[in-house]
Amino acid sequence: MSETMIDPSVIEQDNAAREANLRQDYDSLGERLDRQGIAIDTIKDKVARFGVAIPSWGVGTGGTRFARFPGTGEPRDIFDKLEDCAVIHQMTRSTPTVSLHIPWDKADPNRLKDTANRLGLGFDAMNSNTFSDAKGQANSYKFGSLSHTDAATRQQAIEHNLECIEIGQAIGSKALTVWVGDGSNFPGQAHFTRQFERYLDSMKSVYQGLPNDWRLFTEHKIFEPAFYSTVVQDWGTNYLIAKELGDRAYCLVDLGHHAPNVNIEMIVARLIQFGKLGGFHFNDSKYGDDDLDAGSIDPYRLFLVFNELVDAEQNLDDFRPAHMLDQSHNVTDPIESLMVSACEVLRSYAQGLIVDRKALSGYQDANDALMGSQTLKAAFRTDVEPILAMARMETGGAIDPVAAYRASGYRQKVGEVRPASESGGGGIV
Ligand SMILES: [Mn+2]
Repeated sequence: MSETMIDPSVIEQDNAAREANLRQDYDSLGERLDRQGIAIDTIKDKVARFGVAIPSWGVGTGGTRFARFPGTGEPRDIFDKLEDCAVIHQMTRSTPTVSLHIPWDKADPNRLKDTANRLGLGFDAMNSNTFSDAKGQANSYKFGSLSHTDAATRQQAIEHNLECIEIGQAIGSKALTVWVGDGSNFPGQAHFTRQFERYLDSMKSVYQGLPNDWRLFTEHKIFEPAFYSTVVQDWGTNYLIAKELGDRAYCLVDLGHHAPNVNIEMIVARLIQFGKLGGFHFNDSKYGDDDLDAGSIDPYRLFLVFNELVDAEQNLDDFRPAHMLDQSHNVTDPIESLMVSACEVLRSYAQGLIVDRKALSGYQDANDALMGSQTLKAAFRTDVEPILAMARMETGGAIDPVAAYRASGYRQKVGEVRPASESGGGGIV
């Protein structure tokens, strides 16, 4: 039994007050789903097995380019971050892994592994950072990293990625995610083709260092920090990279890394069809890469993404995408935001599972646009909260994670031992 950050009796007590109502709601939803030929327990079991990774940087308070307003008891290092991640998993039972970011989370690998083991956590994909300069590094990434015009700077970026793999191997990770900030801010600043050739050459060196049982994820982003062009700007370029590199290279889709109104669920479908969807970064946005909480603005879009993911899960033998939350929490307690976001991801998954796919397929073949749409809406309109809550309760989590977390006083307690950080300067993390 792993060590728990919050006394389990706090959860038990909060659950006790809610359990009777939950059972009633669960039975009532079960009857309703039964009429549609769906066994509620089957959905619940699938939900209970679903995991979404927490990014280590997500538990710190974020900010914008303008300012950052620190919260109480912010994690001081990766070990504090792991403890906060353990709280999220204890409450929701759906976030068993943490995705590390190097060099921010650099520490003794044995200590990392021991701490994670003690807290009942594992490690998801490793994330490299060549979009900012680490203290004391020889060459600056101001004008790019893996695609830089200078060979020594490219080599430094390659070696950093290889180091991330090495650290990942020591702690049991099985994937490397590479996102670069490379691009240009002015027309004429960079030669598109030569820049992309340099990037591909560098990535081939990284790929060569990838262990056989690892996967390499590349993540596209339309803008920021480069505002005129980015080297990996869209899913087409991302697909070209994965194709060029080899079988263990896949595309990662981040919901916020597209122009507004882009049909992201269709991108997901295309990448699945050609065997190149590596995973998904969940968040939400209104205008750009806002990094808002998953499902907070457009839960229907999240559902439509899951509609594609569930379709693939049911039709493919080896479909195991890596799912992670990738958000910035600027005005909320990051632990609360991440708990709620994990629940939103699971909600969309559960709703995807109850789509009547046989009927949907029939409407599609018959060109019945209205009923095709209604079939999806029927699943989306179903309140699956009792399924999620029952899955949590039965696995030791909280029926109401935010309420139980607040009752625990965890934030105040860590606030006493973790000194307040200074407010002021901007920064996305
Ligand atoms: Mn991302």
